[in-house]
Amino acid sequence: MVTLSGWIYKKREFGKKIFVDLRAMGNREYLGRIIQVVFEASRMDTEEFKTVKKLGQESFIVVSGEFVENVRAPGGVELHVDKLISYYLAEKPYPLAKKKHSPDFLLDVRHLTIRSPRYQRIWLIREALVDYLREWYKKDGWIEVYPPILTFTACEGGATLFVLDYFGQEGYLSQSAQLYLEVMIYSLGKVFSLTPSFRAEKSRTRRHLTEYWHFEAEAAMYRFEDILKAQEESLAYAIRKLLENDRFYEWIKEFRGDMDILNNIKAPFPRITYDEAIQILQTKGINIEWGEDLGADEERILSEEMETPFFITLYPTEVKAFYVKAYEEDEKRCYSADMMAPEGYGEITTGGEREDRIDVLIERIKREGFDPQNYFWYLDIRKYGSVPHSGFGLGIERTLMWILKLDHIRETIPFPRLARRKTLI
Ligand code: NSS
Repeated sequence: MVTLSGWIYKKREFGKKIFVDLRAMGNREYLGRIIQVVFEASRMDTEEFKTVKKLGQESFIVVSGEFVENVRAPGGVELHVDKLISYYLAEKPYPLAKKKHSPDFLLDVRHLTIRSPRYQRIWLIREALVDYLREWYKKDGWIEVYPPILTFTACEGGATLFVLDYFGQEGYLSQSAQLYLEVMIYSLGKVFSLTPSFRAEKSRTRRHLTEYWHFEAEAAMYRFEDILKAQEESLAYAIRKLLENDRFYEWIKEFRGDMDILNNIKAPFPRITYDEAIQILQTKGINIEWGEDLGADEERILSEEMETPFFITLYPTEVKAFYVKAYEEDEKRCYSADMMAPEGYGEITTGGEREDRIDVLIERIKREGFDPQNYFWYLDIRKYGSVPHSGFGLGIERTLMWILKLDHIRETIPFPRLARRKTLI
């Protein structure tokens, strides 16, 4: 005899027999799937059977019975119930009972949408992706640290800053932990963190959130090449680990269809320079000049036909943030690279080597419209034991969006913050 509990996802009645698709809980293995539960009048107490008839979608039940093999049931087994032990009634009608809903309505009731097996799977794969990334860094000797979210200096420019009132002083929600990680390497050598990052992005695209989860790493004595290597190896590792899990493999296959690209992922990833990227785009008839940043469209075109993630290296210094290290042979270019996901997805990481000349940093901070005084601590670390160092940031949602081949980033996070919505949930 087994006891099983969970929420009713679907119910079908055939006179003396009731079939329930249960979103069972209490065991990790139950999540992301449904278990067919069969109530038969002849097996049960009459009152209990009547009660089951009343229960609608999202009512919770605790039942006991026996698992019986049935090839037609999802997972090949179903529970034949002997007893309804207890229940919690859900109000009717359930707002999501209908089959078709607009994306906006689904966001209005996001607190309910997130329960479905489809979302359960996304949350579980997301959890595992983060676990495996973390695992790679820990095995490789990096230390996890906890940088602040309330900050007083911009990292990625003024245009996307969320400004807040910090007891009468101007503060910001963190755009990136990078500047703090650069400080922490002088304590621990190789560090990483997973934090929310905030961007007051006006761009209403399929790949921009205003709050996203940022996996960032920074290491002393790492040069440009070294940090590219850490990025490709850690991502390839995390994806391989995901695919080693049979359940995740099946789910990912259901989401994305073709598995070849993920199956074949292998470091090192191919690289093209920014100059080459511009040439490719120009040959394809795209109107872009050297010096312009690559936008979503350009990245889509470049990555559409790729069958592996790849790097675009040596961007123009002008399009990157103040901290990038200029390329010695030509200061107009810098040691900054973006990792592109294939299949049209585009940028999922940005990283590179950091500038260590204080005077250059001060000039660049001024050019971004900020007061170098506020960066006193950041500039200070260039004075005391400064060493070459590099780092990067990976957007968890962007990466997951590509792995699952989703068509909108909102699907990767339970409560998406999107520029176009005044979010109330
Ligand atoms: O702005 S980044 O390109 N780079 C940084 O913030 C560096 N300071 C990171 C570092 O070197 N420590 O953002 C890094 C990644 C980017 O490649 C995306 O994957 C993701 O963060 N990102 C976003 N994801 C979702 N929504 C938005 N708006 C977003 N912006 C960046």
